[in-house]
Amino acid sequence: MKKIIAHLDMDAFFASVEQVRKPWLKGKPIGVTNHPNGRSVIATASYEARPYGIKSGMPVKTAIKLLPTLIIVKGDMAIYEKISDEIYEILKRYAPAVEKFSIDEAFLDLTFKAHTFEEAKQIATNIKAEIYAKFKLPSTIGISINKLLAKIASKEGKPNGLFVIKEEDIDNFMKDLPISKIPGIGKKIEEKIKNLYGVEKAGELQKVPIQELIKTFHSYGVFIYNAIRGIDNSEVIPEYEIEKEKSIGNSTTLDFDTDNLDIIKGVIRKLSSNVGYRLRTRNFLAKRITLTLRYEDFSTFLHGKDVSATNSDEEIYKVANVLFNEIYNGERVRLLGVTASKLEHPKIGLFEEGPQKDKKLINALDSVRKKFGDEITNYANNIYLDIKLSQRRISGR
Ligand code: TTP
Ligand code: MG
Repeated sequence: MKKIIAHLDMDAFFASVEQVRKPWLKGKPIGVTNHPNGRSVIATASYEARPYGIKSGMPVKTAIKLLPTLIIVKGDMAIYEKISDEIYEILKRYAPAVEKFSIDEAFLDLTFKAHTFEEAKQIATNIKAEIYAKFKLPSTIGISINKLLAKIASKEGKPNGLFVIKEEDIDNFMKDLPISKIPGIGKKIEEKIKNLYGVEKAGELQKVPIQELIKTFHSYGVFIYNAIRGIDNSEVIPEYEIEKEKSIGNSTTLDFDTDNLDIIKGVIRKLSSNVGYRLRTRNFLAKRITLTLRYEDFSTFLHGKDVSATNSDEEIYKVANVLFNEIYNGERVRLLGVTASKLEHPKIGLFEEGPQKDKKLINALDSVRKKFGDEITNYANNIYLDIKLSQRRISGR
């Protein structure tokens, strides 16, 4: 069954909130930051400031050089979070499955609420109106048949818009879409693609065969191959699914009991990647990692440690490895497990230390993992990966 998915994204969220709280800022170019003294960076800029090239992540100093009249406003994360939660409560009345994706974004699965895109548009109009009535905040909603396209649509509709990409329009729409407008593909990849293939638009890149993309980008090539065609099979994951998970764990009984440290560490690495992946797809950070270790005589030990919030495969592996080293007695191991607990949703952006350094890469790998299964994201071994992918291609999966 074809889905109808909506993506809501608040317009210049932090800046719009400040313009409502301080009406004298309305219509003015403002930049919201965590430090008002010019040392910090812009978290977001109001739409009045954007024509001057001012954007998220830019040092305040640079922004002021571009526009000396820019008003710098100190942000208040607690207020944005509260409004974000309240918006989420509103959205839940409109759709059975709502996924809060970031502080100002959510996906809604409208499949069982709207039979047509026209009905979906009406629902989206009502949502926008209700949010505006309550908070005086502008928002944009994108509607399409999957999350990727809905997100592309909301970007296209900004600001204060409503944009639909119908199934029959996908090819036409993707044809001229700059590659960097696809979520998960940034400017750097766009640049690389331009250098390699001389193309800038998704439609043009569609002519490049998947083998070629895999050769250049490995697992990420598969993500690109799908994304430029508007293909995305991911689900809208509602809160009650997420809340069920007080912890995210993964364990495995080894094929044979072993004291071979290479094998053991390899398994811990794989378990850690799997836990990291599940944290990221559910938009969680974990503040505790626990290792489970069962010996051949079935004696079982759990050993855990609090960590600073993470969803990184590498971090989880490092901790799990330390935990293992701390308790391992040299006997043969039968089962290993890695569990992440003390879960929390990440707070976005520049107000916090970002836990994901290679977010784009991780996102890309995750998409591939979702599609093809876990084993191929064994990124230490790209040859294995390529072989696996071509096997699956040949077998038509
Ligand atoms: P975005 O939705 O990316 O941006 P935005 O809402 O300000 O503007 P747009 O109309 O283009 O959607 O991010 C939401 C909020 O998250 C943003 O208002 C400020 C914060 N943020 C950061 O703190 N750091 C960042 O790097 C980004 C991109 C956003
Ligand atoms: Mg936004």
